[in-house]
Amino acid sequence: MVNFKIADEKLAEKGKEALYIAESKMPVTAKVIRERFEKEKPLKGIIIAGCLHVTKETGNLARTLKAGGAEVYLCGSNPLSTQDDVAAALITEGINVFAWHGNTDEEFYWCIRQCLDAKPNILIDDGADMIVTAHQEYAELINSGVIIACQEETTTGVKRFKAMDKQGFLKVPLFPVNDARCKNQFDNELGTGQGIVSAIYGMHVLFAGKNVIVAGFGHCSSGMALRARGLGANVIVTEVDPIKALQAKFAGYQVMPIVNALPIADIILTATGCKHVIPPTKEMFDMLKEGVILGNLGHFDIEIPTKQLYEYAKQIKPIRSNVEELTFPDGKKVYLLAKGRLANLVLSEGHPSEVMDMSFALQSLMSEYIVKNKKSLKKGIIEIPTEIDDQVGYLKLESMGIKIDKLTDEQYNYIHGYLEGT
Ligand code: RBV
Repeated sequence: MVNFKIADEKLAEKGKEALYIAESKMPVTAKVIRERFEKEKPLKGIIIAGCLHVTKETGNLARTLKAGGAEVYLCGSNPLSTQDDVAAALITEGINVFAWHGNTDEEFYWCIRQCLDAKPNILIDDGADMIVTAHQEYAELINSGVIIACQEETTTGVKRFKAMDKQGFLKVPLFPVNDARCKNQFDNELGTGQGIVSAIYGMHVLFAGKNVIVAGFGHCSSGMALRARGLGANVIVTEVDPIKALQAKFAGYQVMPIVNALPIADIILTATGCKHVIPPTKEMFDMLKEGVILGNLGHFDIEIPTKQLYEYAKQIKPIRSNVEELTFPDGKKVYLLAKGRLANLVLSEGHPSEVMDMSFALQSLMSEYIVKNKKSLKKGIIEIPTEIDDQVGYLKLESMGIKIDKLTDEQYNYIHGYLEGT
């Protein structure tokens, strides 16, 4: 029996088309690993709960985990990112889904609880909400060892777990999949980078000649800056980290404090993982230019101070799907994408399947790794084994028909030795 609560079962056919398109672009997750999982069933008897964006790519991860023998539960990791057609298609394939586009905060946590009620053995989170809820409300699942280990997809989630671990509250073995090279150097840089097109989808705006402020210069935001420059924008980077600020400067961008950037910005895009990147005060809001577009591509809706902007606006007018026009008391109009939530997921379809292939190959192999090593896993953060990261890299190259060199024994000994010098 499939358990679910979704928007509309009738959307299944459309969802199958989306899953099919993603599948053809995810050869590692949806072909190589899936076919092996089908034969070997490494996840037999395991219940996996995923709190992830319910997209056509996540749908293919769920299919692969199921092919490996797992019973899969899915809920959304953001109230606005669920693709309702994909959710409908997945339940026809026996995947349990509790997710629909536009759920309230209360419904969001209800969906998480439905997944935890299934007593999962592995949790795959994106942003830490499910695993934190498990700690707060389902301690028995942790204490009894039902939950063997957990996996985290995104930077913000990993940051929360590191804080939790430091303060002694993390009670499960936690694999920060985001920190694997095959994840953050591709999904974050290329996926979020290309996510700037959400500003184009939203407002059909021309980037060429515009002052685009990119807040942050980490993996996500440096990708965004590069793509915005490629479209002809004058990119200005804001940072708090001196090294990243220098990297931005030497990459050819202007670097300045956000207060200096606000009055000249035509488009402001954030992906810092921190709150109130635009300071939430009337003085700052009044500095914004008429017609500025505000978009966030970080995990939570606190980078652009959405709540305070809504309070300050005398009128909030939805002007098209997931775009609002906010009119300030002096009549100035600014445009907010996706209610300040991940515009790259809400206005477009999420990161492209090609990069999610690598992230979700890692997630698939890590679930297998957890089952294989369940006896020896200790609570706390455990790095992704380099061999698994490399394996995903090799599989991806192979799927693209690319061969690379291998160290000879002589070379291996040279780079691992110290005796050969001048
Ligand atoms: N993300 N998933 C998708 N298409 O399913 N797109 C982006 C998708 C993930 C990405 O890995 C990132 O770390 C996270 O969403 C942010 O919530």
